Amino acid sequence: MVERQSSGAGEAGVERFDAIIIGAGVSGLFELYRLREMGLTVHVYEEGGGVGGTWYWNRYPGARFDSESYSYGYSFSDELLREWDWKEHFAGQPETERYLNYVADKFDLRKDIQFNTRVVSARFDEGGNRWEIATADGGRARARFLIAAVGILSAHHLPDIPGLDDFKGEWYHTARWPHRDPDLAGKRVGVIGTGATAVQLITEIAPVVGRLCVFQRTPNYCAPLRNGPIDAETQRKIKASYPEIFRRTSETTAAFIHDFDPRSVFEVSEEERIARFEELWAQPGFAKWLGNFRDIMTNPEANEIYAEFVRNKIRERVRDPAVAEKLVPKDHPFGAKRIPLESGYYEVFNRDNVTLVDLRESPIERITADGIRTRDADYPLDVIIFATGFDAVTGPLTRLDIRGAKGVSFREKWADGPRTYLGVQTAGFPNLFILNAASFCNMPRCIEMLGDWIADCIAYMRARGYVRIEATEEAEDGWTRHAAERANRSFLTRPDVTTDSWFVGANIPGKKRTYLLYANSAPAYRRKCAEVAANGYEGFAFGKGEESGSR
Ligand code: NA7
Repeated sequence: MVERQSSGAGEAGVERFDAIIIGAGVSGLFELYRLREMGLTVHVYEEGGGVGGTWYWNRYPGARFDSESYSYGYSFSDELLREWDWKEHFAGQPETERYLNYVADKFDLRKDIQFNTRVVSARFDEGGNRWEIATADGGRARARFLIAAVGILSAHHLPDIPGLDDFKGEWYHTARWPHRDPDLAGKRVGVIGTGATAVQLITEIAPVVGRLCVFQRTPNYCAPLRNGPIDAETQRKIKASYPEIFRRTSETTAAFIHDFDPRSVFEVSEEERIARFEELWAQPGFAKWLGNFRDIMTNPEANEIYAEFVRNKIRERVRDPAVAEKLVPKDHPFGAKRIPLESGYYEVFNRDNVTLVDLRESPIERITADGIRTRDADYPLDVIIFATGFDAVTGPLTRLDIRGAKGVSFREKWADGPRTYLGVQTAGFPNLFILNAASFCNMPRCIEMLGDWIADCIAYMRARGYVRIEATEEAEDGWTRHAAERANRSFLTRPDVTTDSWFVGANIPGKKRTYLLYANSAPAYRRKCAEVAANGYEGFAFGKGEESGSR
């Protein structure tokens, strides 16, 4: 294995590594650690000025886990698990960013991360079986393997609303929140969006701002987070039960500590059903979603029973019945969109300084110099905050100019939706691994699984002198068909049931509508990945090159 170096004549300034990772978020940090442990030279390019990815960029007021903190942290190091004390059951962004910095320092990861450096393009060199990347500041580097650890929710979406350039006030997107918090005290603030991000933000800023206008297109089923500090005794218990926590998250449907009740809502009496709903509602986190009767997610009638329970919970909390009805979702089943977790969101709409603007009744026409104009009114504003989400799953890759063996880009190849094998590779892009949580998953759990899988695959190649791996067209076709079949037959992901959301790319104008995640459980996905590896990575074609080294 050769050290990091500049290459020879004709390629002055081109650095060479065994692996290049794009992104120093939760997945990039993990993979850097994993590959370096194997003795590879690894270099990470990170656009941000620090580690954290999602937790670096999304530093808006109120940003917080919806996963229990202790189920979100890395599981790979017992020492780390012993050392790190989560302060809250659902950590806020500052704590999570501190945690990821602690991890970076503890494992000395920073020395291989180049911050403030955006990768702008990547080309596969057929002859050398290597990737060459270029950065915005003119840097170039080559590596045998390219790991796209770019996240699924990193390409933020700024809707094309006419007039933004005319606006005289300040404006921000939650996913590019400034490091120096804007001073919102006493100001007239408009928030566009009511997804998981907006729900956290709105709750946090409502008491601070002068006036708050919430521009809502679609109401969501928001459920109480029920966060709290972790006391010393609970901390001790959590640490003692880490093996149990991670065993559980390896078995549950979405790798959270919660899992569905195998019973049907129709198996129990109405009294028992409501008692169970109430019990779940009183619990923290996603218990009231992912711990519910299983058929809520599979049967429209069961779903509607619970949806109505949640609607009534919303109605109980909002004093003005007309405002309450606007906040109650009626156009999609419970769970068809991500359930935002909240800590006082609905009470915000009882405040005198808050106005809910229903964009279904009166759409935004334009942004003016002084604020936002809807069909029926002008809302004067000092600050506009876009909590308008992301070009999810595919956006982080299609927005980069990555070209595979035949010069084809992700944008071209995925014009009709993502085509992958196992979510981890796409035919025509040899030696490029996509490190994403492909299914609906408590992210770090699926990332550690897939990151291990990629590292093991590279070890397998090195042991056999392979310098090239590529998903075959057949394997990709088979997986893409299988993923579509799963999405088409499951109640909440079926095209006739899914509502507009990032899950299907409907939030991005012109994006082909297709279910973007793998509609299967995390354990089923893990089993499939393990099976492929055990069968000699079936579905992948390997190639040997002239050199035996991995780069
Ligand atoms: P989401 O869930 O995609 O929410 C974006 C919100 O912005 C949603 O309420 C949208 O309304 C709204 N939106 C988007 N474009 C517009 C326009 N043009 N006009 C008005 N309103 C608009 O993003 P989040 O950041 O909240 O959450 C993303 C994920 O991050 C979340 O699922 C968690 O996993 C963490 P719509 O619903 O499309 O009508």
